[in-house]
Amino acid sequence: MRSIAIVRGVPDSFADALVIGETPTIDVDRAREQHAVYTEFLAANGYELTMLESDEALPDCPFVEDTAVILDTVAVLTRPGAEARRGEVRAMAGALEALMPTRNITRPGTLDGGDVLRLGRTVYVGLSARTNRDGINQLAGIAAQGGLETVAVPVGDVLHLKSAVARLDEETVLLAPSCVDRNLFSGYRIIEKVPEEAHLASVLTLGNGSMAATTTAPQTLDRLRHSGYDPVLVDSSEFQAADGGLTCLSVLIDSP
Ligand code: CIR
Repeated sequence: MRSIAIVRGVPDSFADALVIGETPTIDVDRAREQHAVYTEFLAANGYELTMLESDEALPDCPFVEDTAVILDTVAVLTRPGAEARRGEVRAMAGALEALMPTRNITRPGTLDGGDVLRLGRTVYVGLSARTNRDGINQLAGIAAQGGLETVAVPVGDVLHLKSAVARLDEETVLLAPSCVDRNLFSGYRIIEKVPEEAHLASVLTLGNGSMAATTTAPQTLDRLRHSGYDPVLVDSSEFQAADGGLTCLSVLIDSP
């Protein structure tokens, strides 16, 4: 099987996407242009793209990451913490059921894929405003069947775990200490985000090691470059305005 990336188009209603803080002005046309650059980055790195149709009734639907978690050979369909986003799972279910066995997170569990960070044989799951204990326990049960360990990580001052901690490679993470306890990741080499860029620095590392980084965090980018990384710059300002990082726009199924 080739590596597959599932993405979803940007509806006009994306201007009304959920946000934690003050309502931003989102330029939907610009978001579409940025989305196209993002999908080109995936295609250039060998991913076959599955583009789900956007849905005007689901303003946050481009943030597909929150609707599914791939655990090697099984796909877990989530139950997003924001009720307004639960309808997004249906289209993802349709795409994934054609590819692999699926499992579901069920009530009262809530889980957003943005809270799930896979590092080696460990699945770190953010205990956040969107993901609750029951959701983590359900995911841990499914992960254990595949021989994976699950570690819950309290997350503060940010929407999802993956906005606070990102995988750079098998040994290294990019981490915002103001959002998670860095001691939980003491087994990894940690590159810290520059504090004032904690909410802006976002990276996406692909299965082949290629990396994309946001353009909005130049000081953290310098740190990455000094540490030997050479990310492709991807402008995702309109998605960041809606609290989304770079990982959130795709569900990646890497070929074994
Ligand atoms: C939300 O509030 O759910 C969306 N506006 C942002 C979701 C971003 N998801 C992610 O980073 N995984």
